[in-house]
Amino acid sequence: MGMRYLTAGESHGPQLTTIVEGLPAGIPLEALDINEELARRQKGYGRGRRMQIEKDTAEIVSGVRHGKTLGSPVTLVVKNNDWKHWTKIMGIEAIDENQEEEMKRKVTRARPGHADLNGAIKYGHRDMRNVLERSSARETTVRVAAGSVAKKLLSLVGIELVSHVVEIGGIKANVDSSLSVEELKKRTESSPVRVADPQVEQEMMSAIDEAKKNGDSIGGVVEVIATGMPAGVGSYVHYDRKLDGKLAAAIMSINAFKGVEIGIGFEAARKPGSEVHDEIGWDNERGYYRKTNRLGGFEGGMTTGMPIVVRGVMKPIPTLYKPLMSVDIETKEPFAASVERSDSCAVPAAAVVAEHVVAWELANALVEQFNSDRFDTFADDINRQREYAREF
Ligand code: EPS
Repeated sequence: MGMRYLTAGESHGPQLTTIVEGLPAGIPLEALDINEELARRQKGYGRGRRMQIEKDTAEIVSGVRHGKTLGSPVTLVVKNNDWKHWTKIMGIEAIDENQEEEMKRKVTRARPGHADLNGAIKYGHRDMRNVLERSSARETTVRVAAGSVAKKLLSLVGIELVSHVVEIGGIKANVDSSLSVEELKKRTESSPVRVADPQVEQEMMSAIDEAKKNGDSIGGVVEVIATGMPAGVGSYVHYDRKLDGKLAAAIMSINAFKGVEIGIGFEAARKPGSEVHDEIGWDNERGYYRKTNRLGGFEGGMTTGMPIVVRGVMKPIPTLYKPLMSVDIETKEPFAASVERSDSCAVPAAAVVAEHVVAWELANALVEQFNSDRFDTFADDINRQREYAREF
């Protein structure tokens, strides 16, 4: 059995919740492990005013006792500070449509590119606030919370992750591929746009300023690297257990993501096989290794033991202060789309989200494949796999 998690909560409701199930018992876990990651998600040049209102912290309300997981579901709660301004608009109790205060923020002009219109059609909502409250990227807060537990589990078995921004608004970072994970972490944590190339940092920030000034938004590309995964995790046998496929689905499930690449990705279409595949070597220290890592840590839907490299494309956020034209669903007349408070660029934050959804999939694949009721036997099993693969 693998792990699963559920998230719940509206953007301006009282709280966001996640229930994480299937974790081994005995993982050392404290709120600090989660809160550090939540704080990273809140940062980034180009974020909107909401991030000044919130100081996201998680409360662990089940599944952990005396600092260790119990094997039972772990429930994490993040309260929305903004809720106090929305108690009427987002009230739980029934109202009639004449209650003006409660209906004040009714949305009838769908934003092109957001979930508003299709979500309203799907569930029959005449007030599209019922859609946007849940489709808001605010939900990624608890995805990061769930992922941070997975990330903690991975770090305890020697698997490290780093995420960084490789492109914003068409400006590309030139990142030295020999940088270690530690060095990448150091550089990106101190960068307002989470970029490892100081040459383009300012240019990216100016592009965000420019977009903001024009009431526009810009997107970009993020990359996640994970080191230390043992070889042979995933599957070539089952289409639905191919780990690269799961990573692709996880990245695509992040709000506003429109594409995924693994390793050199789309570039593989333009190169001959001899420049795409990675030659295999063996030495006593590393065991089997690849002389290059163009396939980004995957062959046949399974890990090779090389660093996993996944990139995702985030489109510009669809909420525009200079809105595109849309239609009012009450009158069917053309109107400028609704304007909700938003970010002009959330790519740096999305890198952190991508890191956490990748962490979740990697941890889940390990939990599925190895003995996972107890953390100690889980860790032993993984070390045995590493040793076995080295000598194979
Ligand atoms: C977000 C919180 C949201 C948005 C943003 C992400 O808060 P609010 O709607 O109150 O400003 O800032 O979501 C979007 C831009 C979107 O289009 O979904 C967060 O916590 O990351």
